[in-house]
Amino acid sequence: MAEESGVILHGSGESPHCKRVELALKLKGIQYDYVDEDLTNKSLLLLQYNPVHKKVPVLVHNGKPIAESLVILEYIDEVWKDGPALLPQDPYERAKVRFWASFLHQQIFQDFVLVLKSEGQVQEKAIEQIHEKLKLLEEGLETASFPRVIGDGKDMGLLDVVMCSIFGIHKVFEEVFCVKFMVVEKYPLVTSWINSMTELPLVKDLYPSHESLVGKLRSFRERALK
Ligand SMILES: N[C@@H](CCC(=O)N[C@@H](CS)C(=O)NCC(=O)O)C(=O)O
Repeated sequence: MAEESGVILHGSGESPHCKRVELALKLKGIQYDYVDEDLTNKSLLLLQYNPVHKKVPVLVHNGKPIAESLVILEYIDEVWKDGPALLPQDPYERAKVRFWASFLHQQIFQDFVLVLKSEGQVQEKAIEQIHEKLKLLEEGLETASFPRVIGDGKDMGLLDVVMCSIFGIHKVFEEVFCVKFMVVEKYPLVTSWINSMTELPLVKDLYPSHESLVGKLRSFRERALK
């Protein structure tokens, strides 16, 4: 594999940040090589490509590294114009997509991380916060015009991709933590949005089986609690 050319994704396991980049590359039909990083023993290349955060994902395009998943998604959209657009043309609609993507990425995802790494009251509080934020997202969707029922998935945009990377495996999370996030009575729009995406082959193909993910999440949690 020539590191100086083509498209290479440095990712790791089931990392949601990496899955969103994989999904965007697949949506755009971009061929790429994948380097699976061991995050307990990061490659010198990864450290060299992302010296600031030292994290995956890093996308290397023609030898040039791009870090930070949301930055990578926008880069992909700007460089590969042929595939479906990930961001809307209209500046206001684009701003709204960026706003909600950042809300999902910075707010809801961080609460998930807290649920994963905590117990007792701290964990209960984090679960409560996810519900409060899902309510805000539901209200936001009521007035938004970005696509939520996706058909064959070819029209997925940046927000759909980010949503999938966080809630695409919500059933795994729900099983491991015995909680329910996708409550149709409370969040009908969010629930139908995520259900329409998780059934798509494009999204299903990103992950191993439900059972295998449950096992992985349980062992990740055990390590996080040590
Ligand atoms: N803000 C970054 C976060 C990336 C991130 O947290 N990556 C994790 C894997 S999901 C990682 O590389 N962790 C290794 C470490 O923290 O040392 C992004 O959006 O790309």
